[in-house]
Amino acid sequence: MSKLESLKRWVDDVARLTQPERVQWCDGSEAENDALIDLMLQRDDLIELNPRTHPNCYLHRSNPSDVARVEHLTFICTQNRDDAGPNNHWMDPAQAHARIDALFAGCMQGRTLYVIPYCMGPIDSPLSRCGVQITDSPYVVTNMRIMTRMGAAALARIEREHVDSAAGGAPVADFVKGLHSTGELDPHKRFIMHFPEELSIKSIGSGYGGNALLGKKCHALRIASWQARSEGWLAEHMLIVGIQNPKGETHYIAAAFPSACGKTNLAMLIPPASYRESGWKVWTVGDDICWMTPGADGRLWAINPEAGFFGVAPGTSAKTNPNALAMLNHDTIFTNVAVTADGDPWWEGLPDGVPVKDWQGRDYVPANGPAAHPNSRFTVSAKQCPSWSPHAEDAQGVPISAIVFGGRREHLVPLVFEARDWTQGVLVGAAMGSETTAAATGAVGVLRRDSMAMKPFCGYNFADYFAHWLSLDKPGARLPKIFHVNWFRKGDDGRFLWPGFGDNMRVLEWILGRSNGSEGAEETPIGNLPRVQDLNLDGLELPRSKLEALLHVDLESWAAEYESIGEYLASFGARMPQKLLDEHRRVASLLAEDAVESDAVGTP
Ligand code: GTP
Ligand code: SPV
Ligand code: MN
Repeated sequence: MSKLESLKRWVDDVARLTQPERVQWCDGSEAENDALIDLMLQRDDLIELNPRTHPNCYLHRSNPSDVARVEHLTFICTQNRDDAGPNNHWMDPAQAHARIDALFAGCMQGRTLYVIPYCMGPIDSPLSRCGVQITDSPYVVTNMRIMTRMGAAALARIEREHVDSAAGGAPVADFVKGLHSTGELDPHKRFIMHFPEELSIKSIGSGYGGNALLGKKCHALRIASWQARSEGWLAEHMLIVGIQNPKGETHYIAAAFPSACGKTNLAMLIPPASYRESGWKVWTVGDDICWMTPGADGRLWAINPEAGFFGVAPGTSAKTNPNALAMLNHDTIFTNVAVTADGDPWWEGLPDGVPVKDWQGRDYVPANGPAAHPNSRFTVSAKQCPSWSPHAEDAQGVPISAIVFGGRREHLVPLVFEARDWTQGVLVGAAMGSETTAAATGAVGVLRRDSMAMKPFCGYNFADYFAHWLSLDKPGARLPKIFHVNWFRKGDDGRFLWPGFGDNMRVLEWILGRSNGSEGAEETPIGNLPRVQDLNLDGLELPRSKLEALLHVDLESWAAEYESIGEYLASFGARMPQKLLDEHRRVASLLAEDAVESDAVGTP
């Protein structure tokens, strides 16, 4: 229990509404976790995996109608509708509370109400923020214990900060309050609601990660992005990776790709043999969320607010992501993967093993679709990652040298290009498009705008968000250069042109080289591209025709793309910053001119 009156009062109020059988304050201890695991094993909420090959690993099979984020049921509830913006679903806060509280009424009868104090970010970092989540799901508690700094230390920080800020005045609720119940797991009684003005979250009807682990998308992105705007920092859907060169210097890159578009993989990349032999190393700082703050030196300093990875299982293999595979053979919770006859976890993309039970626990038959759900996931402590950076928990964060945007684009978008300045970089981020994935319910593979990979996660109006990004460019700022990458361009044969994964290192090297002015490039209206000879292709067997296709900029198609980007920006109306509209017009008119003059550039 806590000595904080306001916290106790909130827990009491919630208990009165939800009527649990008992209330348990979580301390984050191993004993507490063991007891929860035992409870879930008894209830078949968890299945123990092969203890010889996978000690302390468990499988959770979710309700088949509860396997991904639900963007159509996710709301930002602000007094003024325009503050949420056209990029969000909006509901009036009073109406939202009334609707969701009706679902919470009595929903925990016969269940335990768990109180989870947590800290997003290193427990001793001034950049970290705390929250308290209430839930009736033991699965959520065990996942929160891996994904956040959960328990006694977080509660102590909350009590300390709360008392500090309350000195001489009324207590201030400076921690985020999150209320969650799995409810009936009925998609028709499901809502994920955010009240950024109240620093609170209410989520019911789902046990799935992004809907239920409230520290993650709900707090660290939707609520935090709102706070970041008013306080002058950024809360982003980005990985953070450190690249150590043969001289021993490490530079950090933050990269925003939409859900299931390659953040975990890039964050844990193992460079090609030729790079390793000459002394390059890659360090993982974060794989999903990045909080960046301008430091006294004008640079952006970043922390990963999370303590673990909630990663996509399918496609993870010794070939694509050996670091991830190496951390998944002990102390891991798997959700919706398949299992082999030996009780080993299995998913599409693993070269060995034969699935006998699919993600729903049925005998595996190919006619039923993939054995593992396409959005099946693993939850694992970051400390188990072989490439976990020794600086990942530095209280001041790590300095960012380059920001990278990217998405899944079968056509049009080249392997990499560089924005000429911050303003063009913000436009490149705002204009991002990507083909949808299984991380959210709905159609897969449909191209949509996903500005800065934040479409599902920005807690306020995108127009204000772009203005906030632009506002960081001020005297004294030493901002990173901004780039765009695309690992997913396809050739006429329908196959990816670029090998991806470890070979993405070749693109990162060019990016860092550009950031310190040492690599060559060719200027185009959309930004600067490497020529084939500007990339380090040692040991890469890729036909020159593919490389040329990857670096090709078709001006006519890009002119059409910019027309569509213009319509998108216009759809936000009067709040859209003029500076971004002007930048769009500048690039669009360059494209129009050049498209007339020549068919294409970028083909050496
Ligand atoms: P979220 O956790 O949903 O935010 O996703 P993420 O951005 O971390 O995506 P992740 O790294 O888990 O990758 C998702 C899928 O894309 C996996 O199946 C990967 O195997 C695949 N993938 C990742 N990187 C590459 C790449 O460079 N090339 C190709 N072709 N596929 C990739
Ligand atoms: C994503 O969908 O971007 C994820 C998984 O990182 S979840 O936390 O479930 O949103
Ligand atoms: Mn994500």
